[in-house]
Amino acid sequence: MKRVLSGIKPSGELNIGGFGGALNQFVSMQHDYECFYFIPDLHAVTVPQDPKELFQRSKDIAAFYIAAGIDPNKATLFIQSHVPAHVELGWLMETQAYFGEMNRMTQFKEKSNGRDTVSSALFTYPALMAADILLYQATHVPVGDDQKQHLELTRDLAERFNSRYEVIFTVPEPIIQTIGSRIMGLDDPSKKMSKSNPNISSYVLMLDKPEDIRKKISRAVTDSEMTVRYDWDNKPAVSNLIEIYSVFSGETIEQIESQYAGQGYGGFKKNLAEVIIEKLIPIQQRYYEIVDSDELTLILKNGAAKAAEVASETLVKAKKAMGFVTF
Ligand code: AQP
Repeated sequence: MKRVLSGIKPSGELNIGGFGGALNQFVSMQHDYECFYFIPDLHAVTVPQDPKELFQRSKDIAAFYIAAGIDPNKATLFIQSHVPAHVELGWLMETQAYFGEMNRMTQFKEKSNGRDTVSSALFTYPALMAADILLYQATHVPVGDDQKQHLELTRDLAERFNSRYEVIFTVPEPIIQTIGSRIMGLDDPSKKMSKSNPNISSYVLMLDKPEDIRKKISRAVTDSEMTVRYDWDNKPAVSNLIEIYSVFSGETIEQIESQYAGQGYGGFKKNLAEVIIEKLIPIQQRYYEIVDSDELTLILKNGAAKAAEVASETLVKAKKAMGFVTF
């Protein structure tokens, strides 16, 4: 059985970048894979988090998983910190990772750039990410553009461990999504749409109201050419909007280009906002129903129990292979 592990960090309010690059894909993958979807709260704290916000965002991500259409009877949903094996294997993975290879991770360079104080966990977190994946013997991991390097490290660590000790870990393959793998900021198409961007016009939040979505899309940067054409090299801002349109409408890039051929950006942007709103409204309704419910608590408790069973089996095997005394 093909198995997938993935998650969305509760490091801010979820926006349509995380939806296009992850959540939307999670929903469709549950039909073809055995899925483990988690909430990587331990990753969120690699940068400072307000405790109240971390608490709320973690529940939010869980609620969005359900609201977007993930079936908890099919996929296992859990919070990372509820399964202690992650931290334990994370440490063991740190012992396998070389300082030099961790030092080459471009995301650390980007995320630490300009900060006065940087936690050492931000530097070592790719080892924890490797543990997340390897604990579940995931055969496949969906990766957005910025996570490719970390998955490569996971594969290297799995292979290194397997050849140094004993073959314990499945070496995971990436699933590279073509459309939606890198949704850029509405204010600047050279920067990924990110939860932690302080500019609220750079993203559409999953919980934004229709009037705010219309406003943000109408103000999104474009260019002076006035043709709806998909061409990342010459028209990145418009290509980004076309890609968002495609994610939310399910239409292909070609269909969108031909639908708006010979028209300016006005009608295109207006319809884009409506396409987003149409998709988000039922998700928002379900989110509000479930976010503070006992149903969600139960889903996460059951998910953690199931995840812990799978994870501890792998952890024990890895520890035995390394020579730890286990009973
Ligand atoms: N803008 C995006 N376009 C495409 N994919 C995206 N993802 C996130 N933003 C975009 C993908 O979603 C998955 C979960 O990401 P994450 O939330 O765990 O981490 P992140 O990529 O660091 O997200 P942010 O929004 O940029 O958060 P901050 O600002 O807190 O670091 C990943 O597969 C990611 O690629």
